[in-house]
Amino acid sequence: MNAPFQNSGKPPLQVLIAAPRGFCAGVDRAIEIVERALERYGAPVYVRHEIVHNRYVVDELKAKGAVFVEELDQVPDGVPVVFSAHGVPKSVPAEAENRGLDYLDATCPLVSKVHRQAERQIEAGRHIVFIGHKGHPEVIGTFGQVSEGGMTLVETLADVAALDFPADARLAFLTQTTLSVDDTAAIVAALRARFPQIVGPKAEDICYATSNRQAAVKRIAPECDLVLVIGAPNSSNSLRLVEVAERCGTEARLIQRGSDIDPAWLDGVGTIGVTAGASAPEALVREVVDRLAEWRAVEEHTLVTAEEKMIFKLPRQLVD
Ligand code: 0O3
Ligand code: SF4
Repeated sequence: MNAPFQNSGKPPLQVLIAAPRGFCAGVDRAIEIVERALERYGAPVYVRHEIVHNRYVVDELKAKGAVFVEELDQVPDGVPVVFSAHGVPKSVPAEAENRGLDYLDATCPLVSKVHRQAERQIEAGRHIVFIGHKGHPEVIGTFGQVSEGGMTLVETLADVAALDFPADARLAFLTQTTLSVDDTAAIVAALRARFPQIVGPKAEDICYATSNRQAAVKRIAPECDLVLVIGAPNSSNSLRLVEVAERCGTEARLIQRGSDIDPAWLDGVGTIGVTAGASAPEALVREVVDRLAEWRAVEEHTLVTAEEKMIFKLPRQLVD
């Protein structure tokens, strides 16, 4: 329900809501893994890293008994531990097994697929050029699937230009799942131009949810004076949505929730776009629209650019 507003005499604020937006199948699955683990084992259940990059998701799970830590050595013996949706280096499950910990892997199956491709390319004797963002947990997890020195990170076209492999080197490329579709296409084209023999996945490994959310923003942004992206500052896929809107020539802001909105942002704004990253709950979208309705009458329009039906299976241990 939109909150009542004082009649400002202004025409209603047009709110264009992107679809798809918000939770993807990998995030749904990861959250369900923690919830089911809490039901099955009882609290506390430890989670290594934020299960997904969203404070509200994390806080809700904390309230149910989840405990979030960054490293396995912070997990006491004898308690179950869940690995986050972003994936972990091979050393992490190995250490858990060593310690006899019960662990559940909430790595998104689409991230795991990239892990398996990395192993396969190394087995085939190729060096991997990995396109991703330095320091991101997914990148750390994927690098940790192969021996040190087996992979080189590139983030930009300048990084590609600086690679010093011989032109005939046996190379493969792989990508993080939450990158900018357009930037990655340019980086892949540059890699193929420099190393024509490089092999890679048919489509880059940017996942369906990332691509769909970026396409949905491209649909609304040109019609908006401002786009609000709901997501956390450490959420790669959410940050990419801000960039996509800006590249359409529209001002865009990353917000974590309704209370982050400054009413001054609405000055001169007739149409505002709203979307949410893959880790942002739909309740926050409602909260944002309701907050806008505190200052102006709003007319909501949802613009659908794709239907999503993806569902991922839960780990065997959690299925009765
Ligand atoms: O990878 P990213 O920072 O976008 O992660 P989020 O915000 O938690 O979103 C879910 C995506 C994911 C787990 C990895 O693909
Ligand atoms: Fe999986 Fe894509 Fe969601 Fe990441 S954004 S969790 S890869 S579906």
